[in-house]
Amino acid sequence: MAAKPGFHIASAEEIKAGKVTDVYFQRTVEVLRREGIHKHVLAEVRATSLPAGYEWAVFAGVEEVATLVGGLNAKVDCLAEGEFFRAGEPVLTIEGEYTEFCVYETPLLGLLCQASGIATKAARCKAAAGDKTVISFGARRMHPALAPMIERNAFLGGCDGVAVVKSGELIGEEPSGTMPHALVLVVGNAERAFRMFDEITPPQVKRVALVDTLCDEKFEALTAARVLGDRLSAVRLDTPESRRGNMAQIIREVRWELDLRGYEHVGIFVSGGLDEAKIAELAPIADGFGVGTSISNAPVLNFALDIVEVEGQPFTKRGKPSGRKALLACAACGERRVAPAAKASGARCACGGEMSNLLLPLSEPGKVVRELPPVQELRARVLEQLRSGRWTI
Ligand code: PCP
Repeated sequence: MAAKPGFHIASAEEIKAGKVTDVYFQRTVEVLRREGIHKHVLAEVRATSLPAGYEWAVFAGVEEVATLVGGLNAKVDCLAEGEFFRAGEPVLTIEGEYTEFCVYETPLLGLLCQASGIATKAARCKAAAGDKTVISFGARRMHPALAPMIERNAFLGGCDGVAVVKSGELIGEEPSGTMPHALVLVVGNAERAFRMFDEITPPQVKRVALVDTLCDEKFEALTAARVLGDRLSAVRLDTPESRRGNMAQIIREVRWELDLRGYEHVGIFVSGGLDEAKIAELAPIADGFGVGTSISNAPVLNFALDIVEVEGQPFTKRGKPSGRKALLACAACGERRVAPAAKASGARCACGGEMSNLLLPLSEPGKVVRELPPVQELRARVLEQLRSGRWTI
């Protein structure tokens, strides 16, 4: 049978209907229902380990999880979206008659693993950049159906902007972008391309000239500065790998030549092959970064969902701590600890501070009970936690 043209993606309806599930969950429901086994269980989501070099991660994907579990006959508690956490800490619990939510384990984990992976990588890049601009440039590396999700979580994680039109619509932000090499190539000349871009592009769009297409960055940067003067906000260096010997030295040269001629106002924006390590190296001398692959293709977080209580009794598989837990955080010093939920109320920190459980209600059977803040507020929470100095890279 010939293949039917179409995008190989599941629709929102199919996801909500539980069709995006591993078949063994469907079979488990079949067995339990046929045997009349209807047990109330509590399951929890944790990441026993984080990607190499990560001390912490950012919890993301809650808005989509609320969409997924909103109508289920189950109760879900979880961290606030944008909350930082460490390996081994419970981030979400779901409870109810097991066959009511069994098939949703696959999409639930999928939503959390990828969104949290992207938000965490974005936060690491923003931590490395400090107050320098970081723009998400990576939609072209992933399936377009995912671009809004990828960029929403890149923004939540701390990126200052997103590049895709649809993503901007989703989060209520103007999409950011400079100019592609294609514009210079099709026009055939960098100077004419810069002039045309400036004459035609709406005035509120920052003028960022791409200066590595046809000749040396410093000479194209000076051309852009001469042509656009005060209207030039920055130059973008997307130097090809084969020419990217010492990027820091190239940036210093461009900076020197611009300043020598009075173009101190012109910023230097870098893109191509960047991650938190490269950004940390270049942040002292560059003004902004376009990050693609390393954020959009960020390592997912290895969340697992495990039953920890059956019919109210602690019961779980080998290798996991059983029973209902609380993730306690001290309001005074930020100290964290995982404790049996039964011992959580009135818990005090060694510093004497009051400790509260970070696992808060998201949904009750049939409805979402948490107010879901706009992503701008969640992003502000992430930046606040980065500034606290408690979460470093
Ligand atoms: C890429 C484009 C992307 C950048 C690099 C992301 O450059 O500008 O946004 O790169 P990364 O995935 O390595 O982080 P090109 O495709 O060379 O340039 P353009 O389309 O801008 O001409």
